[in-house]
Amino acid sequence: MTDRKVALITGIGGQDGSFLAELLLAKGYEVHGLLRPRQLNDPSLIPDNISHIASDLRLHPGILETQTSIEHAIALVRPSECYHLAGPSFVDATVVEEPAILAALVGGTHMLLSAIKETVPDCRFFLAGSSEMFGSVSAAPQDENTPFNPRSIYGLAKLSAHQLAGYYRSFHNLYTATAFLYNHESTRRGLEFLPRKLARGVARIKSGLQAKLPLGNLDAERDWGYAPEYVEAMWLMLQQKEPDDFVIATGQMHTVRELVTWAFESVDLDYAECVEVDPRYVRPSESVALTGDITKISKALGWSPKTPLKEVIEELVANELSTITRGYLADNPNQKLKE
Ligand code: G4F
Repeated sequence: MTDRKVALITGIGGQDGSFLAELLLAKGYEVHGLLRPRQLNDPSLIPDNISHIASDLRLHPGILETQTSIEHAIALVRPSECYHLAGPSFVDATVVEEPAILAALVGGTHMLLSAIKETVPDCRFFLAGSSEMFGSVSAAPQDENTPFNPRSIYGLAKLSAHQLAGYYRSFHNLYTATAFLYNHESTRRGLEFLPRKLARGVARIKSGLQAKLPLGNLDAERDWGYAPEYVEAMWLMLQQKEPDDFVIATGQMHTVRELVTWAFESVDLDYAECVEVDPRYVRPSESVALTGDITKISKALGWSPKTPLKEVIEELVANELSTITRGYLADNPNQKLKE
């Protein structure tokens, strides 16, 4: 690897991309990111997550479904490290969305890898994989040797992308590394995901803006971590002598109900009076709990999660409350929100 530290991040405007961009800037990298052309043509469409660092970034148009666009971006940037984070990330997709998921996750990964092979074969490539690749597992926790058995098109597409990365590692000698990422959250997470949806709902109920919060299966279990810590693990993965794949998780299981309880308790409300189970949000295929075994990453990279999940959830609720308060007071400078 050369000493020139130039990173290219796909999905730079998302939760992980923005935290990673901040981390790499702080480490002295030249940080490039790909955005949709229309986002670059209109400054108001620069994602909020990176608006505060946009002047320090080098942003380029890039369409992950278009080979020439990706080849052009790789040739222009000539990255020493490429972090491929872009693509759909919501698991509960409809049949209509499936072709787009496959095109973005499988086709996009292939285009990046083939362009890297042709133009910058020393570039190290990180792939954001997912616990959904393990899918319907027979045992918990899962580690790097757990057989894959995806139960969603999303998990299947991520698995194909991972296998492409493995192929380019084995047969074209590229440095590729896949992280099997378990759920990780922050205030920058999309509102369609449970923790942000929950936090927004709690804040709105507390503020008198809505009465009930419709949710899915409260007994579903997940291994939830804190996103800023996960991007540190991503960076560490590309600093190793040999490429390797790692589970990034906390190793701790929690139920949706626990998160719901903490979130409502943080504003002195009883969730039983506010939450209603809505069948639209109940997923059919969630029989086995996904939780990661982080023995390998802890030993090899010295990485471990730090922030307790309860603190993460409380931060999310506090952030939503402050957003509502700021918006309300801007519209009604002489009034107070409901206590
Ligand atoms: O927040 P979620 O939608 O995340 P999900 O489906 O676990 O996926 C996330 O983590 C994966 C890695 O583990 C990533 F691959 C993926 O890209 C994404 O980042 O749902 C979390 C849990 C599920 O068990 C779901 O059934 O919450 C449960 N849940 C219960 N009620 C709900 C709701 N999820 C959502 N989104 N909305 C609900 O009302």
